Amino acid sequence: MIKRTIITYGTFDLFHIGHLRLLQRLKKLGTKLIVAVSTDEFNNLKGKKTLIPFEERIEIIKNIKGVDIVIPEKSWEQKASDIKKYDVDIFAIGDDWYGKFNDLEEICEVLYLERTLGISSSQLKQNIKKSKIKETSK
Ligand code: C2G
Repeated sequence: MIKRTIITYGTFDLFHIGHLRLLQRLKKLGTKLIVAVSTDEFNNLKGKKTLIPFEERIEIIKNIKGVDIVIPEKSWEQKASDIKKYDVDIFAIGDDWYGKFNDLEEICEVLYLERTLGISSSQLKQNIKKSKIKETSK
């Protein structure tokens, strides 16, 4: 079987079916799947608040079937060196990032996959907040 390494990057806060579907689809594209999980410090840089700390988010990803290697994502700039270091064939990410990483086409294939509709970590947080408000108003 030909070896094909895929890499993807993400926060994976409140791990949900959208994250799982992406990882499952990525694993189907190749033989080795690498996932870089954004650290809490990097999420601050991204201006992204997370509920689940990095240590827990990365432990969940490490235990997802089909994920072979998990690394921390500490900066925007590390992608090219990761791709070279792990001899990556395909960089892939959800199409909410469409076009943002085309510069990587110099060193590997770049794919933007459709997001799973109807779910997101921010949507989940909203739903949790709403259900709390309902409970307290009873
Ligand atoms: N995703 C998806 N469907 C959803 C929600 C998320 O396919 N309903 C995908 C996103 O497109 C992304 C991955 O799941 O490819 C992780 O999503 P986030 O944790 O929101 O990733 P993000 O914070 O956008 O980090 O350097 C890149 C960034 O670190 C990406």
